[in-house]
Parts: sequence; C-alpha cells; structure tokens
Amino acid sequence: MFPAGLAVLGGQLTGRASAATDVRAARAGVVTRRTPGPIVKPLPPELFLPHGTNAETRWEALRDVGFHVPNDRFFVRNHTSTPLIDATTWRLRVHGSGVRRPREFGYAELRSMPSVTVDAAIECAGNGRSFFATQQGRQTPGTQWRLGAVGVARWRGVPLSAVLRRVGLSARAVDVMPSGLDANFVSDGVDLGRVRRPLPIGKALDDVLLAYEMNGEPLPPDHGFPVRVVVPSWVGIASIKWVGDIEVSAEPLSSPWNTRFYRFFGPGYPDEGTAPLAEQVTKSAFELAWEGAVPSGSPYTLRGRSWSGRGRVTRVEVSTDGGAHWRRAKLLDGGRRAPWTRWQVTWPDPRPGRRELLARATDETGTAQPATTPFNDLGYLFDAIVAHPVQVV
Ligand SMILES: Nc1nc2c(c(=O)[nH]1)N[C@H]1C(S)=C(S)[C@@H](COP(=O)(O)O)O[C@H]1N2
Ligand SMILES: [Mo]
Repeated sequence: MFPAGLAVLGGQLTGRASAATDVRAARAGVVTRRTPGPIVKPLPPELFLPHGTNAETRWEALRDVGFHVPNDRFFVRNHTSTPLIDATTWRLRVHGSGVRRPREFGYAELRSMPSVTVDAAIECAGNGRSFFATQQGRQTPGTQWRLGAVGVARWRGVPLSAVLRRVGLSARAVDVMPSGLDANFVSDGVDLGRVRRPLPIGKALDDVLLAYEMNGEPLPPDHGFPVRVVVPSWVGIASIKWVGDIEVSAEPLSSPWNTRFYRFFGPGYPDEGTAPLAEQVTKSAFELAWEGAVPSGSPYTLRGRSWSGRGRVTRVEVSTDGGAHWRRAKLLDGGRRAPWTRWQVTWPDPRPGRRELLARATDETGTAQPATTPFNDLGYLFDAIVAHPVQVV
C-alpha cells in the first residue's frame, strides 16, 4: 500500500561513508551514509534559527500553517548527524531479559501491522533554555533555544505495545530501551555510545508509537527515517529517532540520558539529581518574530499556541502592558487529547514603541505558568512566562 515509502530514500544515498559508519552499519544490517552537514533538509533562514547540529523553528513561520507543524519547518535536534538509512535492509532488533521470543522486524512487516494515527508534540527538554540567562540572569550550558524546539505532527505507526506483544513480553519486564542508529555521542572526549534512554514499561505499553509517517509522508531523514519512537507528552529525548534496537529488561536499565542528563541537578537537588525527567511543562509562544514589527493605529490580532505535557491547556491570558492587565485569549483547539492549542486575542490599541508581550497558560491540572522557573544546572523545563519583544511601528 505504501511503495513510495520504501523507495523514497533510494535516490538519496549520497555522500561518503566513514569507516566507523561502515562497521556499525554492517553489524546492524543497515546501509548508512554520512551527509555533508548534520541536517539533510534545507534550513531557510526565514524558517529556522541555526544552532550547530540543531535547528530551531522560528515562531513567525507557524503563523499561518494550521494545527500541525509541516515537516519542512519542524525543529531538528541531533546529537550528531542525520544518518541516511536504507529501509529495505533496516532491521529493528527486539531482545532482552524481558522478552520470551527475541526477533527482528523489517520495515515492510511493521508497515503491514495494524496502524494508529496520533497527534503528538515532540519538545526538547531544553526548549526555552536561553531565558534562564536572559530573564533570570543565570547562564546554563547547551543549546540556547528560545521557544522553537517544539512541534506537533500527525504520526502514524505501530503501537510499541503491539510489537512487544509479538515478542512475548515477560511479566517481569520493567524497562524498555530503544537505541538510535546515528553515530555514537561523544561528550567531553568520552564516548557515551548510541543515543538511547530507557522507558518504564508502564509508559511503553501506554501510548508510545513506533512511527514511520509524519504528517502523511514517510518520516523525513532528519526526523528518524525509517522508524522513530514517539513518546507523547514526555521530554523529546525519549522519542528516539532512527531506532534500530529495543532492549526489554527484567532489571532496571540506565543510560547517560537518564542519569547524567535529563534530570534536575544543582542547588536544592540531590547530588545524583532528581528522578529522570518525564513530562514536559506548560509553555506559550506568540506566532511573531522576535523583535518583530506590529502595526500601530488599529486593533491587532495576536496569535499563539500553548501546550503542556501534563494535560490539556484550559486557559490562556495575554498581557500587552507588562502584566498589569491580562486579557483572556480565545482557544481555537480544545480536544481532550490535543497536544497544543492555538489561540488568538485582540490587542485593541498598539501604540508605537518597543513593547513586551506576555502569554500565560493554565493546564487542566490547574498549573499556570509562573513568573520564574527554579534554576537547574542544565537548564531543563523552563516554564516561566516569556517576555516577547516587538516593535510597534
Ligand atoms: N537517535 C537519536 N534520537 C533522538 C535524538 C538524537 O540525537 N538521536 N535527539 C533527541 C532529542 S534531544 C530530541 S528533542 C528529539 C528531537 O526530535 P526532532 O529532531 O524530530 O525534532 O529527538 C530525540 N531523539
Ligand atoms: Mo531534546
């Protein structure tokens, strides 16, 4: 039914493979080629802010695009580089002490299994990190994202639970760890291995997807072709791209991505950090350029989006006067499972000058975005209200 998906990468196998890539690829039964840059898709400056191996979506590029973020403007977070993988030789190996019948799955087999389609956000745990420095006066290391390390797409694939059922999940299974087929991640000279992070079995069996389609197209290379994990509501690192291996274990698993990264560290936290981060927090963004122009002289419609990993957004308020007055925005997407909602509100009297716009969302747990986010060393989960500068002209 989807021959285009199988063929799409054939024409893109260009570039030179490194020796290391060849060895790993041979072991995995995968043809992997390096690309000239870390990201394959075009990154026009009107759609993206570059950050090394990563690219941030510009919020003004979401102004007229509808509920889903189109693939050509979805943010990219790569620890190294996008690998180009041949779906016809790709295999997903499922194994470990929590599995009774370890085996491999091919792309065609996954595509022949009953599929589900879900709207889910992928958001980097570091989204908004730059505001720890610019709003709260404390620099944190890592990619200095504004608010564009998030996107919602329509994903189609096979529930992870269905694949686990086919390999005979043991009642003793506690953790499920997908690994990516991209290059090993080297941090401060230490090789940390494949990008991988364990999921507790409860989440793995709940709403996690092995996705092969994004917004109705085969996954683009940068977003995990041929198959990625999609873990709704959780920190983006859980959604492993280019998955080639899933270990299911009767003992707890760990990786640097749930021990030395993606926990809260720093003042007030235990030395080994908190428990691994799971759900994303509540955030809001205006669909406007940073320092963008807003015309004066007549009412202006402000648009934006708000989201929370803790549940539906129930209320959004906007202030155009530094927080003295708040106006209730009209929510445009309200479904119980909507991963974000678009909203709009009228700014009746924009007067010339530099202004800061504030948006504050409340989610269904009753949590409203705070004025400040408690500091953590690695700058994760910034949820405070962001002051968005504009020039009224
Ligand atoms: N294999 C692999 N999976 C990965 C990553 C990676 O570098 N390699 N980055 C993770 C992080 S930190 C995030 S935020 C999301 C980003 O997904 P996207 O690039 O499709 O937006 O992918 C996650 N999955
Ligand atoms: Mo991330």
